Amino acid sequence: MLEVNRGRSVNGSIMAEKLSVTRTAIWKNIKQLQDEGYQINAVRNLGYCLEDSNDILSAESIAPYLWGKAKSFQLDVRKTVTSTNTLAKEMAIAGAPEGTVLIATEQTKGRGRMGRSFYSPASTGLYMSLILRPKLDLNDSLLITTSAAVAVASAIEKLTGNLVQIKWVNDIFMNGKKVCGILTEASLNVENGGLEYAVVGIGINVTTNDFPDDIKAIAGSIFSKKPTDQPIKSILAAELLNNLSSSMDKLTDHSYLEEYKRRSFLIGKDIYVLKGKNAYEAIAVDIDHRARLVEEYPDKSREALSSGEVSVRQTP
Ligand code: BT5
Repeated sequence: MLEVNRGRSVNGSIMAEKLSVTRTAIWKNIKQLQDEGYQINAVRNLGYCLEDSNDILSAESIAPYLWGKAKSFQLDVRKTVTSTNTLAKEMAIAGAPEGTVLIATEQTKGRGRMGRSFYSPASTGLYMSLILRPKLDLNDSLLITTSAAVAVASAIEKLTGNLVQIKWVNDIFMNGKKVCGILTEASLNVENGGLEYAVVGIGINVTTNDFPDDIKAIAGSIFSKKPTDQPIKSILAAELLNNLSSSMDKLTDHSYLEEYKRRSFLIGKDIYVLKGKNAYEAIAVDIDHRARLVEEYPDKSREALSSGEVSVRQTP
């Protein structure tokens, strides 16, 4: 009720009546929410008012900003989890349908690719995993990450007004800093060669500004400080889900690859292709129809890379 009436007072007696509880029960629950950090003002004779700026994530705080198919997503919002991807995979295995979304305020074991970790401190980031059951061939699974990257980039750009770029394959950059990482994990259906389920995990630094030393130089946030007048994490979460719901329906029509390419800052750059412990010099020339990075080696031979690492080669 408070979320629906954000910024307006809701009379305690009316809440009590609607919920068939006593006014004392309402008062106690409001107190508990305030203890959890909710900015609720008690105004004498008027009731309780949830402040516009209150930015604690909940299914109710995100719902007003959802539209279209995203409105039917099942949102499960938690405070602290190990990793939303790990839990979402367990949910997918247990049969959770496409459109199940797990969101957390903090992760204690946020994961990146290849066993790396993703720094996920409390309250200043958005950590979310979406379960999909796409009709997609294993060879096309890269399209999930690239489509999600476009969805994330345009959501961040809409909210911040800043240019957002993509570093193949899963890193989102703003002002030269990595502000978001995407981790897609999928399970193969051995019988038909398709995907049983896929979990798209998205971690965004919203207002984090105290990164650990090892990532200080590369990591950044989409806002330098929290915009005070709106529930920015809830709006961002909804914007992501709105974009993801439409882009995930169009995975195989490849149209978003043009936008992916436009936002890719590796194209045209001198790069190192990292394979195991070896680094090879190349130029990134294109993203192909399967979202692979096409690079050209000094002998003019070309290769399409479907996973792995590249880094930009600094010209002396
Ligand atoms: C990623 O991996 O960037 C994918 C991150 C996905 C995180 C989401 S959060 C929700 C869901 N649940 C999870 O457990 N994971 C997903 P990768 O490309 O491997 O990059 C990891 C590297 O990025 C690290 O080795 C650091 O160098 C750097 N890094 C770690 N934390 C970062 C942060 N918060 N911001 C920017 N860079 C970071």
